[in-house]
Amino acid sequence: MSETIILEKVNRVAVLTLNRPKALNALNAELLECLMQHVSELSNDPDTGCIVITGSEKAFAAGADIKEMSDMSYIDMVMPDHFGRHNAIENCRLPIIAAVSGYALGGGCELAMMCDFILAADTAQFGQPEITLAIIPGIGGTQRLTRAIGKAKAMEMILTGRLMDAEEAERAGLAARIIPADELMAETMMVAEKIAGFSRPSVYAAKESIKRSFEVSLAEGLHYEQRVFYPLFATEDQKEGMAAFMEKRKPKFKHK
Ligand code: DAK
Repeated sequence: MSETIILEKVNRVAVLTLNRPKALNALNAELLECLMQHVSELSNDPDTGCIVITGSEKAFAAGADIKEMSDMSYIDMVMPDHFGRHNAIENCRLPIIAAVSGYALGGGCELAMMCDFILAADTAQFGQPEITLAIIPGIGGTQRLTRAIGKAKAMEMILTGRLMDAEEAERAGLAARIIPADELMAETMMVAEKIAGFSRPSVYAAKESIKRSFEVSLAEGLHYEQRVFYPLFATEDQKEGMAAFMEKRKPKFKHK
């Protein structure tokens, strides 16, 4: 049986490739379980500094597996710990980049939005077409899409099921950048390697602080930022980073 998730490690970057290409990487229970398991493990791996989640050329993921879900009852849906599973991504301390080529629809778009940022191939198409199936987004689409692109666009996309191309997604703030499809992985790896090369405590602090801004008032967020800023001066890496700058050399971070 083929693996639904392929894990590859390149230096300090872990790449998780969704691997159900014939079903456009539809997210079935097995794939999700496997993805979340990998993310939980990588989150605590000292040799990994950044995670990339990607799919195939045609699809990042075309949504939750409709064939698997179609006959499910309310109890079938509500009893498993779906939310806890997805929290492996939400709770991961390492940065996670979604490298999106082709379709990122429904749960696929939600998965991309759970990641810390999206690098989109020029072929990427984003959408929350759940309304066409008489359901709604259920793993964050109504919340994260609205925060990313604003109420008007989120309402229009979710209520009509319309897809958004890469250019519109970048303009609207959903994707960080557009990259030609044939360069997507090479460019994503460069970005991921760069992040993975920085001092891990400062990467954690930056990610946590930005995520906090979604949860709290500006005053509380600024206070939180200060609380995570000062302890960085207790790290060896801060001394090394600043010494390297003054000595005009590359820093050698030890992640402590
Ligand atoms: N599920 C299962 N199979 C899918 C699929 C999906 N979401 N998307 C595509 N496939 C399969 C197709 O059935 C087809 O399989 P075969 O017929 O060859 O066996 C194969 O992938 C190729 O697809 P197409 O032949 O349709 O390819 P096209 O290029 O013509 O069209 C398309 C590509 C992406 C436009 C089309 O496949 C499509 O519209 N797909 C469905 C997109 C969609 O509606 N996505 C939203 C799914 S609902 C939950 C929270 C959230 C959710 C679930 C649970 N809980 C809290 C528990 C999320 C729900 C969703 O995401």
